[in-house]
Amino acid sequence: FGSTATTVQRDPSFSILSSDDIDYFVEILGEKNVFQDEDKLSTANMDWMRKYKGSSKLLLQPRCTEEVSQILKYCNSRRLAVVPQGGNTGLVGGSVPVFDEVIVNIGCMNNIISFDKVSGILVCEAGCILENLDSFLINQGFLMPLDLGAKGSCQIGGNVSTNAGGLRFVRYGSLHGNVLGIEAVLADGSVIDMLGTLRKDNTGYDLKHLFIGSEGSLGIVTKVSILTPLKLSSINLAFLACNDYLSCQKLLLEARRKLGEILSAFEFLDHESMGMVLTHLEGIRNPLPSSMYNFYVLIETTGSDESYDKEKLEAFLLRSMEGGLISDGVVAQDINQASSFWRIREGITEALMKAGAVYKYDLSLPVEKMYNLVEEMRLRLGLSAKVLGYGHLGDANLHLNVSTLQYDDSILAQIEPFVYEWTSKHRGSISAEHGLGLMKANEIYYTKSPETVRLMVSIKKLLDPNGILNPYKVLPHSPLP
Ligand code: FAD
Ligand code: 2HG
Ligand code: ZN
Repeated sequence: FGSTATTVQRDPSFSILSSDDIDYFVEILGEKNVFQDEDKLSTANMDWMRKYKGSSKLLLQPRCTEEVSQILKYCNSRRLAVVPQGGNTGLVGGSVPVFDEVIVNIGCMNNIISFDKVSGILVCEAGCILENLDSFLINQGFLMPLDLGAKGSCQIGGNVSTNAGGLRFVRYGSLHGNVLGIEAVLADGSVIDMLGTLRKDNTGYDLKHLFIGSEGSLGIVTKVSILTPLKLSSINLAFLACNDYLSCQKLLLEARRKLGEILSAFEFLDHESMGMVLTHLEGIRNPLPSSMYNFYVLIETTGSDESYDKEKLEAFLLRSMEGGLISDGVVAQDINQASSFWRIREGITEALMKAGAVYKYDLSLPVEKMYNLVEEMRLRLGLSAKVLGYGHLGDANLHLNVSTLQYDDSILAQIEPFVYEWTSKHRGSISAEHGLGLMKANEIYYTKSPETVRLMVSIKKLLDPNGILNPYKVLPHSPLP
């Protein structure tokens, strides 16, 4: 388990669930949406990695904003702690209870409310699954501005609440830019309608941004309005090999320079990550099998002119080959081949789960320094662990993962706080895109100043004075310095 999970204590100011509470919830939601059975609860109490486990006795599934509002109003008056849950794919222990918090899962709120084909603005309920939204949009000639390996389960409300990044970030940017509006329910049950559909609106503080990335600690997001880009017709994907990390960096610079406006993804994985996927996932083939290279890079282009885009990509690849930046490479010939390439990159997280225990770090670091950390970590851990480096190189976001057969405190002590100190020393972020959750709530000071954290605590107190929303997560448990 992560170091934080073992040290946090239940806040005694929270009430213990009573049978009267259950009666109230049944009254407002109906019996079908109030779950106390072991099966359903054991799934909802455990996170995707099976690393964080709570002991909630109650799962609620509201069907509309009004029900969410009634639930929170009641929980606030009774001082019942709540954990908002979406698809439960989060990787920092934020989406499951730590103790007996009531789980509020909004998966039943999954309607598309409107889509404007001229502006590309989608308005939907927060429980919509990302992949379903993407499929809906593709039929309309558009697509979601974000894409992640968890798309089949994660919900747009969860994405917004974690400010998820993913594979299209390099092209379409952050949800802070794409989300145009939000409806959220505060801890006291008040519904805040910020569900605008305007690109520009400078009427005072733009409060929706507080909810983007606040991991369920300030309110429950119930509706989202999001700007979606057109799906362009010409997509190409190259799977490339580089011999060293310096070549990956130079390739990134060249891709920015030469592919410019059509570049839509730039991802990398190292030799160990490739090995992990080949060993633990079925039906995966290395597209460049003749030799195991040190690094692999996926470059995707998306544009509107098939022959122009192809020509551009081919010229870029040829020059990069001639210049020695690329050692080998292949361009996907059809959609199936492209998805088999993506499967390698997106499958690393799943392969790591199959390999045993995993210690996950999601870091923003200067691209030039990033891989030094992976190498230093390998030296520290020697043969006791596999150290993988991969991620969104185009966004300077490293996923450093340490894989061992079992969890072991002595391994954890060799990784932390070293990894956080290293990141802080290089002025990076200890959470590029996954959030702080329970895992890193106490580590926030490695990236944020005490003054900033103090302001965050004041905002939390203002919006959730009883602290019922996702307690023990995001903000530090230890006293402020
Ligand atoms: P959950 O896991 O259920 O919740 C995450 C957090 O948001 C919790 O703190 C929860 O309390 C809160 N929350 C959920 N819904 C709401 C709501 N409606 N209102 C308020 N709070 C809410 N992340 C990336 O950024 N980029 C990636 O590329 C990426 N790839 C992934 C690949 C895999 C295979 C997996 C398993 C995870 C990946 N993730 C990635 C992490 C995760 O999928 C994202 O953080 C995702 O956005 C979480 O959505 P969810 O619906 O599963 O939320
Ligand atoms: C990805 O980019 C996800 O694949 C998951 O953010 C990263 O498992 C991880 O560490
Ligand atoms: Zn990622």
